This record gives sequence, C-alpha cells and structure tokens, in this order.
Amino acid sequence: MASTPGSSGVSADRHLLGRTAASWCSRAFFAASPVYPILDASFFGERDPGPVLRALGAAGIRIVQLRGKGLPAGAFVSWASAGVRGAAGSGVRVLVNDRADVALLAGADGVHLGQDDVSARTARRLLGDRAVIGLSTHTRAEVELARREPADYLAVGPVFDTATKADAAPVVSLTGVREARERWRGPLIAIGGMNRARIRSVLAAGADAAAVISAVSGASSGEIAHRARALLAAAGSRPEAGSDGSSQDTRRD
Ligand code: TZP
Ligand code: MG
Repeated sequence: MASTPGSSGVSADRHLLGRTAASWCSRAFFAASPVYPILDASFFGERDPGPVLRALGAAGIRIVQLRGKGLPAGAFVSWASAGVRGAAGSGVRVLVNDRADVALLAGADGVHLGQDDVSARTARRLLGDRAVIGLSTHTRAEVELARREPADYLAVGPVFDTATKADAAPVVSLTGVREARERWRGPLIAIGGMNRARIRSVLAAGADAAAVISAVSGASSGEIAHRARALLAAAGSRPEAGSDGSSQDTRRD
C-alpha cells in the first residue's frame, strides 16, 4: 500500500485532470478548521440558517453544508438562499447537499453529491469551475471511480454507526478512512457517528476533517456553535482570535 500522500498531490491531480476548480478547497483549508458541520433541515427546521452560520463562523468553522432532505425544491432554494445571504462576511463557505440545481439558484459555494445524485461531471457543467464539488463514497471502488471525476473533495463513511441517515451504507470504520486516504490525494472528509471522542481518530487515520450532523445539532445558534467549538477543541484545533467562547450566545433564535 502507498504511504499517506502530502497535500502537494492535490494540485498535481488537478493539473492531470485539467481542473480549475476553486483554489480555496485544499487539504490545508480543512486542516485549519477540521470540523464540517451539516445543518439538516429535519433537525433544524426551515428557520433562517443565517444566525447559526454566523455563530459557526465566529466559532472558527469555515465550511457548512445545508441538507434539505425531504424539502420540496422551492423551499430548499429559499432556505439555502437565506443561508448564503446570512453567511456573507462570516468566513463560512456554504455548500448544498445533493442538489446542484439548488446550489446554483441559491448562489452557494458548491454542492455535496451522493452516489445517486447527478455526477460530479454534470454538476461541474452546471456550476462552472469556481464551484466546489464534494462527493460521498462508501467503498474502495467508489473512491477509485471518484478519482476520475472532477470532485474537489471526497467524503468517506459512515465511519461509525449513525442513526441520522436512514439508508446509510455499511460502516467502513477507520480502515475505510485509511483505504480512502491511500487512494485519494485530495481533501478527505470522514462522516458518520462523529463526536468529540472520535474526531482525533479519524484525523489520525488520514481524514482532513470530520463532517458532523447530530453532534452539532442544537436548539439555538449559541448551542450549535458551542458544540462546534468543542469538536474543534477535541480535534486539536486552536481557536482563532475572537472565537474563544467568551461571547457564547445561548439565546434561542
Ligand atoms: N452520510 C454518511 S453517514 C451520514 C451521512 C449523511 C450521517 C451523519 O450524521 P451523524 O449524525 O453525524 O452521524
Ligand atoms: Mg446525499
């Protein structure tokens, strides 16, 4: 098996594949803030995600995904558009789950695709070179295939058992993270059952960040930001200036 590749391989891959995707999406970007919260409309409701995105930005989070499973397209576009507007100036990049069309209409920074969604190639045609495209993988074969797609980052999982995703694939465990790392030189995100106790183990296995749904869910923006901060601390990240928790807002939105 090959050893863990360094981040310099990312641009090499991009050149080989002729990609000119958004330059911010690198292993270094995720290393600086290795927690990738996913706001799920079924936990979160359809309330304005703006205050949460700004609180997450103040906590040191740099990327958030908006997941609108079950939302009709119109409602998903409205919710995601409110998120994109609300995140402006917060330092948080906003990606939309599953739907490249919703990402385009909402003006999001990109889309996160599952295996049953449009291909990364199709999403790239729709969204253009500046959009970031993430792709979920669950097996070694899917990682191999993803290498030929114009994806900027891959997710691998579920790493641990999760109650959040009804149709989750079998658990890949830390072995799945290591195997994905051996096959993919770009940003790698571990997902599934992530919590404070587990985050360091997935980073040690080769992931650049952990995507998290239930462990950041909460009733208020302050609670969600507090959980994100705790995950960042558990990951070994130093809080950035102005995000030391002293201004933690525990009010309900
Ligand atoms: N894909 C693989 S596992 C999962 C998704 C969307 C759910 C992750 O949710 P949680 O609550 O962080 O386990
Ligand atoms: Mg999906």
